[in-house]
Amino acid sequence: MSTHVASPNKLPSDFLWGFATASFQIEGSTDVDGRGKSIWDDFSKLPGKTLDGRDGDVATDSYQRWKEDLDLLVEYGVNSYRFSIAWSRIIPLGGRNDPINEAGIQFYSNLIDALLERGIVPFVTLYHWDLPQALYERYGGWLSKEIVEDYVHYARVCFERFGDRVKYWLTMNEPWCISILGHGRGVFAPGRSSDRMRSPEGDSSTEPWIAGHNVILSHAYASKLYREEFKATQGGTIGITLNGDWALPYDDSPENVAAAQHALDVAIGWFADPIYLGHYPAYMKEMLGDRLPTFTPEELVVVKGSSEFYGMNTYTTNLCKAGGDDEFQGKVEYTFTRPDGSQLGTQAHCAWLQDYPEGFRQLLNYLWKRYKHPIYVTENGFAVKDENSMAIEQAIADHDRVQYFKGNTDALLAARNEDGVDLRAYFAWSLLDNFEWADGYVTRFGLTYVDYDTQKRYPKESGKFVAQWFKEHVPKETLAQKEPKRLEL
Ligand code: PNW
Repeated sequence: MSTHVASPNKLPSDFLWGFATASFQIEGSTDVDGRGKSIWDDFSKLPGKTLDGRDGDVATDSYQRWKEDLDLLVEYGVNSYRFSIAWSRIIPLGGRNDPINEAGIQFYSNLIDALLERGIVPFVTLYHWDLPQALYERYGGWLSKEIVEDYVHYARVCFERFGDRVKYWLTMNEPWCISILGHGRGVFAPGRSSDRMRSPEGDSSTEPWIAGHNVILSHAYASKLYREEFKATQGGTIGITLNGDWALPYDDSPENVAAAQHALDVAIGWFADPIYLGHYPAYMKEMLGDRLPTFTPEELVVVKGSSEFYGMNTYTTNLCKAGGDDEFQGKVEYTFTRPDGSQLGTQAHCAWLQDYPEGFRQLLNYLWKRYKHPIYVTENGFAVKDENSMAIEQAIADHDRVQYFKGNTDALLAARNEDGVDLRAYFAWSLLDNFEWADGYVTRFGLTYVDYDTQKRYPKESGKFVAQWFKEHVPKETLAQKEPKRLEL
């Protein structure tokens, strides 16, 4: 039972809530104002890489329509907005000796100012997958340790230019996806894989683990920089956001109980254990042997404790069966079908997602107990089946998505107020339908519908539901909310 809550049915007035987006998924205008290419520019144009063969050149046109997007945020009444900065708009060629692009800085600077003017707290991701293409060409991007210094330099520029106004920093979005989907399965940029039908180069047995290792180091050194040189004067907080879904044993056999833990070790522990506990999970060392890179003692000092909070992206729950040889999920098979043949929850448009709010609550408890850091839920969302083939009026009546958010907001409240989990933020994915990576525009995660012919935005029932729910559960602060707050940490 928690002791720090006045009303069991409310969240505190400084609880941050809103919607999340990512630069490449919404901005478009990929060759405007000096932006350099990112690895997603070319990758999304290769035949067969996206479901509908479409790319991110226009997306939701938010580089042009950002004021309209802000109107939407105001309409929903959010107190925070999570977005990401495109590295290649800030430093088009990406590297520490490459020129800085003032036009790119101006864009985000204007966005940040406009958010603050509206009383909306900017929650900023430094890296949401759009690596400058030049760095991939120079040394293989995340596969080389070279990237650590380049990333830290990029982070420094952002702290220097935006840190007077940005108090919440996320270094990386979802290292598991960067490593496994980009360098193991090859379904995301840069598309590396051992499967020669899919990729001309790559080694799925080693590269994902190397990429992940360099992501951790880059995060850790950027965090060190912030805390040593900026935090005292700017007063913000910095952390990483990890994806990870709850894992339930398929049945109560010992091997499946172990399998559920193995799934968590690889999906979450791979990153969270070194960052919060100071070592890779034993199971990963056992599974990978010397294919798992090691940290030097000096690096480990920097890695351990490098995230001031737990940034959590979560979507679903998997039933776990021991077996198979898929190292990317810890040699565990995932299913949504219970032993009795029933389904865990409502199926989303994408195969990997079913609605299961109990799992959300259990995962929150697991992360809080294991890592003992305040949790910011930085993504949570649902893609309605076949939404893309519906008429707009039908799509905006998104019943399954409303159900999903009903379940998960109740779970959030229970986890905080009944279980005592230190929860401080919740962002629904996503403000808008947008470029859903390998799914192109086929899969829609928006709480606002986007008509891609006109770029007109239509709030969905789910968007209205989430707005109403938080309005009822987060008491409005009056004056303080308008000022970017100095954090007591
Ligand atoms: C996250 N999976 O990606 C990303 O942070 C978002 O950019 C994305 O749009 C959103 O979730 C919805 O997909 C994921 O295969 C991509 O388990 C794939 C998986 C999970 C998360």
